[in-house]
Amino acid sequence: MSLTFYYAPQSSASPVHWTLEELGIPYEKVAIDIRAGENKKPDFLKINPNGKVPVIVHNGVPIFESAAIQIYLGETFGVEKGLFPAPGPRRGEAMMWIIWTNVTLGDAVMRVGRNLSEWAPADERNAKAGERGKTDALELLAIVDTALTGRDYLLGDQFSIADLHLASWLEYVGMMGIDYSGLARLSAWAKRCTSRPACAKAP
Ligand SMILES: N[C@@H](CCC(=O)N[C@@H](CS)C(=O)NCC(=O)O)C(=O)O
Repeated sequence: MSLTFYYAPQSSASPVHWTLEELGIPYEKVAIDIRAGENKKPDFLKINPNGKVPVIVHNGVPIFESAAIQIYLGETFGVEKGLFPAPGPRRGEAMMWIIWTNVTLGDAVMRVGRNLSEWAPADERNAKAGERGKTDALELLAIVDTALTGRDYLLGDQFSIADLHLASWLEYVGMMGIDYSGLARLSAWAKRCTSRPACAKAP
């Protein structure tokens, strides 16, 4: 078995990094300097023509898109480690939260990033659109807060890759100035997830 993980710290690769550490499977790490443009070099584009991290190459097959990688790792290695549900409705729920994070929450958070953050070109920013993104993100996070009523984790009483995926994104949500501290269940759950030792090994 060979598994190579291409990543950059504090990026969309972080949730995948955390999953690999939770799984405790052997893998090789390759840091890609996206500021220096290593992700646009021909060798990297052969692995991911989108020129983005994360990518894993498992037994010679490249897989990009963090949500797809998380589900793939969960199905392939996570079930026996108790980190991903066996086939059935619970697996559907796990996939639902992972995709929801990237697509639905991700859209609102990216609107904040593109319109309010320093790294976005000043002439492409729209403050109103950024503020709308913040409001939408908080409304979406309130849905998670409600879903956590009476349970420690998204799928019930057991931590899973779905939890770590969303909890990892919350780091970015915080960096974007979206203050979710008023959502008590969500805040306590995020702390519970990020205090796991594997999280600290996955910047
Ligand atoms: N939807 C993709 C997003 C990947 C992505 O945007 N990666 C960023 C880092 S957060 C990247 O590699 N950016 C480098 C670039 O676009 O030049 C995923 O979830 O994997």
